Amino acid sequence: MFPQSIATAAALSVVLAATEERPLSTLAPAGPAAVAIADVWWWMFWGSLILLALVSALALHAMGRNSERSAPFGSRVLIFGGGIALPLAVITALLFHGVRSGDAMLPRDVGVEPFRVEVTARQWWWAVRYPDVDGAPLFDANEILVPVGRPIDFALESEDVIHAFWVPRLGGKLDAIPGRTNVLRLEADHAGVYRGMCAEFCGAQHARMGFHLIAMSEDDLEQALRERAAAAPDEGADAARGFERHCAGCHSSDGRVGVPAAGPNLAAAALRRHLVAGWLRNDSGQLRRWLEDHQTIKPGNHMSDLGHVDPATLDAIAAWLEGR
Ligand code: HEC
Ligand SMILES: [Cu+2]
Repeated sequence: MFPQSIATAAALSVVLAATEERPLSTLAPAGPAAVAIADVWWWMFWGSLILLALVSALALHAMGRNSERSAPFGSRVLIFGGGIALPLAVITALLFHGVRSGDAMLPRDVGVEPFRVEVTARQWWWAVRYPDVDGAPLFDANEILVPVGRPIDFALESEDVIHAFWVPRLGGKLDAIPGRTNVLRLEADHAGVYRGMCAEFCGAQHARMGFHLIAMSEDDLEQALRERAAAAPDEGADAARGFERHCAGCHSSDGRVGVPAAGPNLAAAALRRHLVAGWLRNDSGQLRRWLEDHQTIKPGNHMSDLGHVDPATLDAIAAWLEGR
């Protein structure tokens, strides 16, 4: 038993060391809700190690004991103390902590105006809507800009199946359920890019349904949202006609226009750090590659095949979207 426990502990410490800097690690918390979760994780980790040592010691003791002699302490103490009182105390403490940290992620009135953003999950990407950017809504996708040090309310919805919104470094996850709006409250303590994932199996490309949360100061946020609101590709261009013909049935190319919503809003696609729900880094050529090969990059995704569109037109549309 001991060699196994030691091996497990060693393997665990390797895993833990490796997760510290990982973008999806709950053990690298960057907001109050995540700190509460990481705390309880560590309490449970050390607590279970101590209990394991205790139970192993008792088991060894029992094996080596001469049955003729009486036990060092009564079996009653063991059964009531170790079997009832100890678990009851541990579970009560965990329940208390769990309810409190869960409650902190509810959109309660805390005297500070939260930043609100609406996120609609779809197979297999995230539509983002900021209700008020200079007096009108702004539509975007797969990348969510938020302020640092202020509560953020994510109003979560789904257009098809149940998904779940999860940013491990900022807190717990919450389901996005068709026909409902669930509000999750999180806060980021530091500026930076936080990775998020869909955390509820939702079909073939569930694993490639990520997103990024970018936390910045209020001033930077205001500026970045304005920049996105202004980022509309030039209407007069030839490529605009190609877009109208081949893409506009599913995509909007204007951040102020939320329909059609079958595909991500592409007005600010060039400004996003990633394309395709966090899957492709938005380096030069990736957008073009996606148009050509999207069923290889993300098999089964709901974008129609563009094989019938001639490559020159696709080139032009890609350049047009990239040049905004
Ligand atoms: C039948 C609807 C449909 C058509 C037509 C369509 N798309 Fe898409 N597109 C989608 C969907 C759905 C996604 C999301 C795929 C995913 O991530 O699962 C997408 C994703 C994209 C993305 C990635 C956006 C991001 O930031 O994640 C780009 C870029 C894109 N499409 C460009 C185009 C262009 C350009 C055309 C026309 C030449 C086009 N699409 C035609 C439905 C469509
Ligand atoms: Cu999913």
